[in-house]
Amino acid sequence: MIRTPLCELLGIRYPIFQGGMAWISDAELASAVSNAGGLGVISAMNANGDYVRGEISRCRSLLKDANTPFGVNIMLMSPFADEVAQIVIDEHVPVVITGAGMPSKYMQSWIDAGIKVIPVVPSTAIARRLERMGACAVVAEGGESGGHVGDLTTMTLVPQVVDAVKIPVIAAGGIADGRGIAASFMLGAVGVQCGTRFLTATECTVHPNYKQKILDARDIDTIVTGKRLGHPVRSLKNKFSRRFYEMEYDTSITDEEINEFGAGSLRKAARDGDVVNGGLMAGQCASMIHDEKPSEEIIRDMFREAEEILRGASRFVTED
Ligand code: TUI
Repeated sequence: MIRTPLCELLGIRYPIFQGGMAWISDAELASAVSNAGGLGVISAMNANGDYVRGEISRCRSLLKDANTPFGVNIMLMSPFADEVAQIVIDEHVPVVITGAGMPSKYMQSWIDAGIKVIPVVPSTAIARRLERMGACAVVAEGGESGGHVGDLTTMTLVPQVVDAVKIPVIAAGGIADGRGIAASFMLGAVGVQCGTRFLTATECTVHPNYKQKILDARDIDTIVTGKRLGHPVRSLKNKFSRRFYEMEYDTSITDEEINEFGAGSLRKAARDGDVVNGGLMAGQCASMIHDEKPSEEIIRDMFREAEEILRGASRFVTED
């Protein structure tokens, strides 16, 4: 069995978060992961308060034990971020994870409400600022991840954030098996967050075409688009992402035209199953995922593998 201080901090059995993925991380997936002993996370994405309130209530109804912790991921670029920030307080959500921006203006009210706040950070400076504001842990997310990405890799970001703050650090970006968990612990993290790995969970309601694209992905099949717009996003290569990439390098095309081209693309892929014209956000570890299975098995298998690796971790250490 593997236990880290993150298990004590949040009251979870396995130190693993399921990433908050827009259009994907709903009450079904979050409750399955929390029921399996990890921290399931509902994505508030760009949705309004009614949607988020509904998912929180559905998640609670699907939890085997009402006291099982779960989280809500607030995407700070959402036009509904202010509304959702209040809803997590009203609904007594145990854990809030933030992404794609600074949650500064909400921090104190969340802390006062007893919410454990765990921001995703792309750098040491941001990690330090959020520690000062009262974050109880941070997720250090490397650019191997899917969706909105920072500049640094998981391998370089995690140890630097570990050195920069005293609060627990959770590693994210490129982790899809027990080797990634073991490596994260070696880098000083006390937990992991996985998004792409849970895309092919049985309980994940993303369109089956999207799941199949993850299962078929090869190592070099992701691409980062959106750098020109200041919002780099990693997704699988397809007609949509290749065209997006081309448009960015065409100076005769305006930012507005690019934004218009990208609008609604994730929904198209995740809900309608259009894997040609839709955006398939995914991390570089997509090619390491070969099966669809229940969240419980995903978590159990990953930790069993990590435990085996960690038991043998001193095999290259000799006495002289
Ligand atoms: O947020 C994510 N991943 C996401 S959000 C998302 S929705 C979206 N769609 C289109 C364009 C942009 C977003 C899809 N995937 N991961 C967490 C994350 N947070 N990665 C990087 C950051 C981050 C970046 C800057 C956190 C804080 C930050 O602060 C800088 C500042 O000064 O605002």
